[in-house]
Amino acid sequence: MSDSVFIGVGSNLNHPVQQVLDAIELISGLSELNIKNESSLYQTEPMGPQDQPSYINAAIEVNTSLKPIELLHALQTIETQQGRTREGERWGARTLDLDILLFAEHVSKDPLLTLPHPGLSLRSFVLYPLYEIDKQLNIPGLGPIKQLIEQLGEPCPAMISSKNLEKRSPVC
Ligand code: A4P
Ligand code: MG
Repeated sequence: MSDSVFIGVGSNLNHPVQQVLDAIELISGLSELNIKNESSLYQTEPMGPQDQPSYINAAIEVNTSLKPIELLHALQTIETQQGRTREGERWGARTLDLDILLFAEHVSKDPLLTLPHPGLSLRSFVLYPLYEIDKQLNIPGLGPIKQLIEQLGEPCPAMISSKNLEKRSPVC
């Protein structure tokens, strides 16, 4: 179990909180992977079309010996298991979205797997959960997480569950 990897979890359809919790459970059951940290759950305004429900977002940190592409395929299988379909408009509503936000120090512009995730620095629903998990996180090619949050200048989304928070310094 070597590489430290951060995964973004999002849902805004069919009981989003449960979708996110179920996805984390399924990820924890993958072989060659251990969950190290889970953020709180955040309720976030939709990015993209506005005529869709708000999202539940979270981030998790895992250790894995899977290769990046193997992890992507495993996460896509979980998306499909949880009813994810890929028709419809870009950035439209979905039961589950699993994005690889960071994979150790990997940097790649390959559209099949771009690392770090291309939207990372522009999304408060990604930056705040990451910051909650690791305040010292340095994003390859982009810089310290705290600096990215300051540059984006968006408020912290509403935190709706905070199971590990007592062990951490405040996020928002
Ligand atoms: N892909 C490339 N890099 C990655 C990566 N680092 N992680 C490729 C995961 N996938 C990556 O993804 C399209 C393709 O991206 C994949 O086939 C993979 O090879 P997809 O999951 O099929 O489609 P998508 O998720 O709709 O596309 P996209 O453009 O990646 O959307 P995002 O960026 O995932 O955004 N609003 C809020 N508040 N919260 C959200 O979580 N999410 C979205 C979707 C829209 N609005 C949101 C949220
Ligand atoms: Mg996605």
